[in-house]
Amino acid sequence: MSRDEMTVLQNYRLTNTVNHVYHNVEFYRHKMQKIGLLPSDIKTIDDLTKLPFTTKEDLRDTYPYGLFAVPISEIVRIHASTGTTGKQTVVGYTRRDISTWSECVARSLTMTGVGKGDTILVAYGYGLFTGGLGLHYGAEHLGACVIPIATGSTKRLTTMMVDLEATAIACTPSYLLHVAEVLEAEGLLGKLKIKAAICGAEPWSEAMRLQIEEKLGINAFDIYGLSEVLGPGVACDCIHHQGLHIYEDYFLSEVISEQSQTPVAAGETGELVFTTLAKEGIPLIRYRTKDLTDITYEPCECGRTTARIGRFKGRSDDMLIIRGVNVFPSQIEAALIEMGTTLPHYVMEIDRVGTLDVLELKVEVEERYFSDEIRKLEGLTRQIEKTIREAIGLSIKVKLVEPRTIERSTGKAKRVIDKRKLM
Ligand code: DLL
Repeated sequence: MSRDEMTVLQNYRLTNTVNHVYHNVEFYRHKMQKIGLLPSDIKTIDDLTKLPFTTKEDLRDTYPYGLFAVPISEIVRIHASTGTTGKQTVVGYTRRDISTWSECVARSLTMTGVGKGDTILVAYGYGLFTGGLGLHYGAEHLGACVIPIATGSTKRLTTMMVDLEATAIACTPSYLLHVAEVLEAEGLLGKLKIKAAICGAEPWSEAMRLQIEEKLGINAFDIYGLSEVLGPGVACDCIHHQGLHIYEDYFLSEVISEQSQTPVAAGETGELVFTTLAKEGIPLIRYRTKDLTDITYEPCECGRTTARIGRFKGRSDDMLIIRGVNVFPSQIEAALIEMGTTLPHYVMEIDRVGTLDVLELKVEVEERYFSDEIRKLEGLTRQIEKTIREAIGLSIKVKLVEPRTIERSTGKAKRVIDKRKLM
C-alpha cells in the first residue's frame, strides 16, 4: 500500500474511531467537550493533535469498564495488565478485535518466515497476560501447528523442542537465553530444528538479539505490543532487523517529546503514542505508552512501506536517576554483552548509603573465574566497572557472581531492584 493510500484509510478509520468514542465512552465525551471539540472537528490525521491524550492512570481511574465502548455482552475476552505497581488495568476484546489481533500476530509471524508447515512452541504465559493467547491465535490463524507449552518447566520445554521438532519458539528474550544455556548443558544444541524465535514483552538490546542468534543458530525477531493497545503484534521486525514495522492501518503512531508533548523529528527519541484505528472494545485515543523509541517513514529493504520504530531504549518510568544521571538498564546490558566476558544474566541494585545513591551490578561469570587466582577476578571486576562507567557516565560497583545465582524468570526479567523505592 502506498503512503497516500494508507493516509486515506487512516483518515477514514480515525474519524470513525473518534465518533465511536464520543458517542459510547463518557470519559472521552467529557474530555472533548471540556476543550470544545466535536467529532466533526477531526477530519484527517492532521487533526490528531487536537485530541487529548489517554494515560495508564486514566485506565486505572476508570477501572474496570470505564473505557469500554461496547456493552459487556459484546466482549468475548478480557485480559489484564501484569503491572507490579498500582491497580490492574483491564482490557476487553470484541469478536472482531480478536480477529484483528490474530491478523496482526499472523502478519508478524509471516515477517519472521513462520507459516503453515511450521511447529511453534508458544512459551509466553497464558492467562491474563496477552503473550500466550496472542501468539497462539495468530499462529493458528496462519495454519501453523501450535504447541501451547506456556511457562513452567524448562526441562519439558527443551524436551518438546527436540522431540516434536519445533521450528519456531515464542518467549521473552531473557528466558530464551536461559533455555539456550540449558540446551547447551544437556548437549541438545545440535539436535534443534528451530529456525526462528519471536521475542518481546521486555526491553532487550541488539547485542542480546545477536547473542541469541549465535548461540542457537537461528533468526531472532523482535515483537512489540502492549495489552492496552492490543497485546503482542502492534509491530515486529523483518529479516533485515532495521526497526519494527508498525501495522499503521490499525495503529496511528506518534513519537512525542515527554516535556513539550509535541512530535519530535523523525529519527529522534521520544515517547511512543498510539491511537487505535479499528478497535471496538477499548478504542484508545493518543495513548501514552511511556516506551521510548524513534520512528522512520523510509521504506524498508524488505519492500514494506509502513513506518518503523527503532529498538526500544526502555520505558520512561524504567529510567533510573542515580546521582542526577539518567541510566537505562538497556545501556548496561549492551555494554556487558559487547565486552563478551560475562554471562548475559545480571541484576542492578540501587541503594542509598547516607545521602549517596549507589548502583551495584551483580553479573554472572563462568565458573572458571572462581577457581582462578583472585587477582584475575578482581581484574575483570575493575575492567567491567571501567567499561560501564564509560558507557553511562557514572561510577558503579560490580560484583561478579557464579553461574545460575541470579534468579531466572520464565516471563519478563526483573533487572532492577531499587531499594530506595522500597524504603
Ligand atoms: O508485553 C505484550 C507482548 C507479549 C509483547 C509478548 C510482545 C510479546 P504488556 O504486559 O501490557 O504486554 O507489557 C507491555 O512491555 O509497553 C513495553 O514496555 C514492553 N515491551 C513489549 N514488547 C517489547 C519489545 C506485552 N519488543 C510493555 N521491546 C510495553 C521492548 C517491550 N519492550
